[in-house]
Amino acid sequence: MRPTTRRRPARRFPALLLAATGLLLTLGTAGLAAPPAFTPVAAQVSAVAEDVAQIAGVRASAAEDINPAAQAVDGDLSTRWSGPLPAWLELDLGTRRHIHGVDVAWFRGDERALTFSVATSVDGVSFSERRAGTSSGTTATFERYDLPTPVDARYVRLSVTGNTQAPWASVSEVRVRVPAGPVEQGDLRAMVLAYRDGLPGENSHAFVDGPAQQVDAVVGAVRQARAGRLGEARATLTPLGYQLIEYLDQPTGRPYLVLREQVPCQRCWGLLVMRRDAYRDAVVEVPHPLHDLRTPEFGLDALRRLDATAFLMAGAHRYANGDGSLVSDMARNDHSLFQRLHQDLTTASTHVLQYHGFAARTGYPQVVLSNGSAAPQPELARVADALRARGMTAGVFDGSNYPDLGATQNPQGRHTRAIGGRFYHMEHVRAIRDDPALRGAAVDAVAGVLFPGSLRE
Ligand SMILES: [Ca+2]
Repeated sequence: MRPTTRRRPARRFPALLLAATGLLLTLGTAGLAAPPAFTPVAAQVSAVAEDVAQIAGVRASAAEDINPAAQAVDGDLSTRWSGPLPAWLELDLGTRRHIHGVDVAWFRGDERALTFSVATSVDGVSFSERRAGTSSGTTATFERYDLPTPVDARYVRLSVTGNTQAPWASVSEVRVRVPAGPVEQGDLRAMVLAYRDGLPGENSHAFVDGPAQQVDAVVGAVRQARAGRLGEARATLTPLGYQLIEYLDQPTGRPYLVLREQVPCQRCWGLLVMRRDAYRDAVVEVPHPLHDLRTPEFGLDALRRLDATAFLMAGAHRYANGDGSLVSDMARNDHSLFQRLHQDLTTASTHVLQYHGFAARTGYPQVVLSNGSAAPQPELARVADALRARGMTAGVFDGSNYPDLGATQNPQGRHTRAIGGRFYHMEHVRAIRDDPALRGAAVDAVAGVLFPGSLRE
């Protein structure tokens, strides 16, 4: 046992005294004991395959003799730990893990509601509360409690302060959810741009159009991943050549999930970055990462500055399958994985930001905005104003001007309009795309209109 863990009982003693004193009045002292050292727990077979952490040790603030702490992690829903309120149960994972949340099966959880909180610690001494709540009162099997943001920690403490039926904390089973696969850390931007550099180019004929059931399978796996079922998602994705990576972006500290096709790609359907704890309802799309130079950089600027929910990038050159190909063009193909993920990631409240590039020409401003129809949403005119205020020229497609940049055939725009959402098709000249300061100013113009107020950097 590490010295730090031995210090814990002393620190907890006043709280325990208070709890025990209160209980003397009502329950007597039978079954109460001082907080023990961790009870070692044998390796759990159930933790091998799925997203569940091995538990190396367990202890509690107190426990009934017949319902010791170890029975909360014995894999048996018919046994339990019970301790007088207020009570806590601590799990030692044996090593630091990337923790998504906890699942708790409350004893008689379908009859009563328990008030609880979840805290984590790297050293077993200093704990930080990660979430608090009340159980549903509708199930005696596992109820899932995600942490708002995954955290790295070795110790997990479940504290219980209320019970609608009895002054006891009673837990049939508790488990800690962790990734089944690896966690990567680094610079998300650099990772995505390096990935872009490996995409197949024009006339490579690398893009594979379907089959639909494989597209369906990836879409379904992404749904599972977004629900936190990473192990199930990976079981589907791995045979299809896709990796599902938990990615911690070190420059921002933000946690992402990345769906990334292996290199060299087999289908070349692209890459998806999803924020683990959605912050702003914006989805950034880059359908032409090789053809429209610097649009991946532009989209990544927007992802970071807006703290957007997702970043979706095509996996091949627009004309990978031949000049003028509509199949390999994600802004034309209406049944691609790109389109299907777009549909899953967006709702009527989502701002869809799609980054494009065009060659500067007479009679055109530096930025042309469109929602793909002759009836642009009001925000587009306000974004144009904000761009002008930052020294750029900008115009909005109205059905007749800049007709080749109106994006009226764009399937992401069609879908977004059909569900009542807002689509921002943004064409920029090269001078803006190539200049980090101008890209930043253009993203700020969008951010100021869509998400006025404080923006996190
Ligand atoms: Ca049990």
